[in-house]
Amino acid sequence: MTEQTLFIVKPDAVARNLTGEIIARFERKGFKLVKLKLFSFSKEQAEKFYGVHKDKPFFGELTSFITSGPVVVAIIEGNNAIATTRIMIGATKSFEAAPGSIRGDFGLGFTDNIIHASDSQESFDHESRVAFE
Ligand code: FUP
Repeated sequence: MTEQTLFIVKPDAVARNLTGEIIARFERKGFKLVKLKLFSFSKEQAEKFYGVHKDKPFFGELTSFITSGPVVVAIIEGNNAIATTRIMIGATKSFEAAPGSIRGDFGLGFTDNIIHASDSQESFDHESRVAFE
């Protein structure tokens, strides 16, 4: 089923000039780019974006990391986009993510884990609204 999802190339990956390589993986997989922009999250926008985590102990670390530098946000479209993209990004802890996944191939961090992707239709609706507002 054709659907859309959102991913964010996080500040660590943008700083390491990995943006093109990461976007290319999704293009080669068969997804179409629908929206793409380079921008920096404001604190307010980051807190809204990650609102689901606001009561977690790592909320401060997470929002300060995502506002630490420019990010690239994309909306892509294709078959089974949400679940397939989650498989492509790999496990949250980059140091445990499988080789072949984006986190597995490019990072070692946990908070600084290269990429974010929506994990449900509900997350996509919320995140795309906040990131493109
Ligand atoms: P994911 O969906 O794989 O990005 O992971 P989660 O929704 O579980 O977590 C959201 C982000 O919070 C992750 F990218 C990493 C970060 N995080 C921490 O920094 N510390 C934690 O203890 C848990 C998550």
